[in-house]
Amino acid sequence: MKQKILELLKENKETYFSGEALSKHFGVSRTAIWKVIKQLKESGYPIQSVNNRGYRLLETDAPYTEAELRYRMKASIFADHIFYEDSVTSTSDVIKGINLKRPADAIVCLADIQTNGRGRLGRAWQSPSGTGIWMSILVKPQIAPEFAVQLTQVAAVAVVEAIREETGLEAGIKWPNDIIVSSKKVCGILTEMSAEMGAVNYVILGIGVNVSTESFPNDISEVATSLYLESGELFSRVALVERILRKFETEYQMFLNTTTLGHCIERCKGYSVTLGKDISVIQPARTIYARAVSLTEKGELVIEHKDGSRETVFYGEVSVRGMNGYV
Ligand code: BTX
Repeated sequence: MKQKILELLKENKETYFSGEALSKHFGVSRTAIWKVIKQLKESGYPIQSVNNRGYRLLETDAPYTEAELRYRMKASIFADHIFYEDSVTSTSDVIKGINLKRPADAIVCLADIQTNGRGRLGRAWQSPSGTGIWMSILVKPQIAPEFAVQLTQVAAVAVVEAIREETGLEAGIKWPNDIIVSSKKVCGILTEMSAEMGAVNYVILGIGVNVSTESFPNDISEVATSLYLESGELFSRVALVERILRKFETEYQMFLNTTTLGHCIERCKGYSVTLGKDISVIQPARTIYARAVSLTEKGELVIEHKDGSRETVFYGEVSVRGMNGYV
């Protein structure tokens, strides 16, 4: 039976089979199934068990290559505009050159390693080889520049849902650009834009996800985590990228219809680890201490001051009280 269960999982990689379905299929008890799965895990098969879903064999052996990604995304806005390099300075820089040589409405650039990965305000983003997704998405929405900031939330909702579905981890959004698991940063999003008066040329969404990182340098070990550290499991980068891009495409098309986040703001609120918390918002001219109470349909943060008055902020460095920062 062990061999048969393994064959079934192998032939249907990434598909969940509940303990109940397997026990019916093989005519044995759920405990017997559980024992076989345990043995298979002990022999090294990357089988994941997720509550309410069941077991699945992870596709950790899928090649992380341009050809594989183009094949998987051929029926999408990205299609043959996906580019993969082994090593780059920053995917968000390289994608600008690609856009000059091979312009398209939607482009993706990925790399195995970034030698000069960037966060916001010139901060460094650790992007070592083999352990993460370092990816930039370039899009050309026909919108006024002031609407473009909302695309950070479009990307955030796509990443958070992709992580939840792929890994079963309870990822959340720390407004505006961090994806958090267990209060630590598993992903950062960097949004940059080229615009003229009244019109966007392009927006670049740089997405960095720590997938199989086992340890981080001392200076970020308190704030950073990876999908592996949180789950003890290794996930396929190619499957995660595919899911992020599919989700992004759907959310992006809906965003273009209204240029608001009306279609996803309730989900953003649901995933938010910021709302309901006492926070500090650091802006160049001031630091505000207040309570985060809501998000607007444009993705701005609504905060409430001690005197009960409310204010809407649309940028800034947020620290959540007790979450690796403001305490
Ligand atoms: P951020 O400014 O919000 O966060 C940067 C901060 O996060 C750093 O100062 C450091 O404390 C911490 N940090 C650095 N590396 C990591 C890491 N690997 N995991 C967790 N925390 C880290 C966040 O900026 C936006 C990051 C975007 C990264 C993508 S990767 C693809 C694209 N190319 C590129 O150069 N940047 C983007």
